[in-house]
Amino acid sequence: MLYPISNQRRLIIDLNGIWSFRLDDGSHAEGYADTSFFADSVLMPVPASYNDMKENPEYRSHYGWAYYRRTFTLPAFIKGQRTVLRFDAVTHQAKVYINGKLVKEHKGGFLPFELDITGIVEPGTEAELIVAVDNKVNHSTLPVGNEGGTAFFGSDNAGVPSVEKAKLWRRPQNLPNFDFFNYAGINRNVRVYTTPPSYISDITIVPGIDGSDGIVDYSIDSVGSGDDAITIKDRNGKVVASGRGSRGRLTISDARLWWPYPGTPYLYTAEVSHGEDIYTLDFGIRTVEVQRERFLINGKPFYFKGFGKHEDSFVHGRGFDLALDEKDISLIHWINANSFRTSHYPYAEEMYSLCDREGIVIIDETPAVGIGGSSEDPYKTFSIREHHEEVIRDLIARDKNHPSVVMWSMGNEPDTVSFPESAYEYWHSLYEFTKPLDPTGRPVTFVCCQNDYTKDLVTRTMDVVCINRYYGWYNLSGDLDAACYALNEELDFWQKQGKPVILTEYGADTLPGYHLTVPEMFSEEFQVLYYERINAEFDKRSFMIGEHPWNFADFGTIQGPMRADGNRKGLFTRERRPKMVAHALRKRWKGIPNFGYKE
Ligand code: E8X
Repeated sequence: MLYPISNQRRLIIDLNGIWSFRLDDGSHAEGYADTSFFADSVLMPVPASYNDMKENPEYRSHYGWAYYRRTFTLPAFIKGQRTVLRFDAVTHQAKVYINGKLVKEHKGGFLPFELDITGIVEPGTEAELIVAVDNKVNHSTLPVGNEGGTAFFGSDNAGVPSVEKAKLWRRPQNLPNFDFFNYAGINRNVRVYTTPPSYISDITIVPGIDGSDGIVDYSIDSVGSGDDAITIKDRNGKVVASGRGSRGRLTISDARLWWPYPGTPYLYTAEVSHGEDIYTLDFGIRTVEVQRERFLINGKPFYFKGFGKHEDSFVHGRGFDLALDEKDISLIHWINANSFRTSHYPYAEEMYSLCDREGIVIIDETPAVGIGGSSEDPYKTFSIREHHEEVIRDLIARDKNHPSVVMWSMGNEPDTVSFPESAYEYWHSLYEFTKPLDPTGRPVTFVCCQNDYTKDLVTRTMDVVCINRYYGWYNLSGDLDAACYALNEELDFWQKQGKPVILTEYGADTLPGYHLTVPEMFSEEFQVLYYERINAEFDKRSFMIGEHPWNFADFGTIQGPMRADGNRKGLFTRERRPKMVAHALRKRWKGIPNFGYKE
């Protein structure tokens, strides 16, 4: 799916701004609202999550539908053009009404969807747009919520009203089976864009390297008649290759490759035309390959230095914030990191484009988090498979041309040991489904929760083994000697698997300003010592090809006995201030090159 652009043939009309808003109060059919419903509404910014926007507890505890409304008028001069209404993300489900008519439904809170409104909205005439947004998470959504059970930290102790009974005297609540606040709303940009009647519907670029030359296998998908052509320009605007037809192979002599920062993330621009339509797309010439225990970028063994992140900040919630994204990239450079995982859902498209330009490597993850935590087999009782495949298909369709994306993560911390055969069947078949969807053949993985790795039949079959391990925190708490012992026992197991391994999560909740002479949990000194000790152990293992502390920054969660103002495992505070450990890791990572660290 192409990102909207303005150019000599295409126009963008911005629908961001202040909309009218109301939480559902049960007075309407669920998911339906009409103009009258907004007689008593409040003002709400788009894009943003609605949860932190008002001083009313209902906004954070809301369960179910919320409604947004605005009017807009397309300029009369665009008559004859194709017009498309695009939502970059509405979390988690959306129903779109134009002039009182339901025109689109979409499930999934982190990927774009669009609808052709040519003929539905008359240029020059005002239109009413109502968007119903459902924040419910349950056993049929990704991320997963616990229906009738308990939240991530909840516990139905005897005497505490169970969720079922609680429903008798209060609105039901979301019970997220994941450790991040369930921010909801129109979280990313809303725009109308135009194209000529015959238009380019998709472009696929498959880069390759042949000696000193760059290879570009391209395909142009289009609707309507018109000749296809492609011109490739270098960063100085010089034409370096061109071709005619909807498919073909181009060669760029003495190509400049895309390298992770501090290498040069060189980008070319493809100018594609179909009849009158024109679309320009930046891309990079780089290859990605797993060879035994190595992860190769442009044929060189890459070492991942970075973190799991979140799209999370005070006020915006999970709402798109370009300034914060660029600030985070500045801090990624400052700390001498080179990569991050989009834990635990696809991030805004703009972040991937920034990473293409800034040379930051991305592990791109679906919102499949929370698959487990149930006494029953989730692979038999959760109705998520069809949606999971849809999300993977849409994720790859959206992000396939980004040089910064080097691997797909099908999900985070599913239960793979309570029902090992069922887990193997689900995830191995999903791996087989995913691999062919990416024309450039990127590696595919999923991220494994701390578990009994000897019972886990599926993690070891992934292209790269990605494990979250909290020895010294959630278990052997505070005892770093025991933690290192247990970690080495497990690394002995992975040593035999012949796969590259990334420690995709490890960390310690840390309260900034809490200092001790003798490091103990939650102190800044303990967080520094924790990483020193754990890093020293896997530095001894050549198959460990990456370290991603959890998390880049402190972030919001539901209330719980283990969350003091959210999850505090950040290297930075939620306001992006460095904890002591950020300085320590900056020093460590300055000494670790992007390539050849374990040679
Ligand atoms: C944590 C992280 C959580 O924030 C992340 O979304 C997924 C969790 C650790 C699970 N991984 O709690 O900080 C560790 C379970 C060990 C038994």
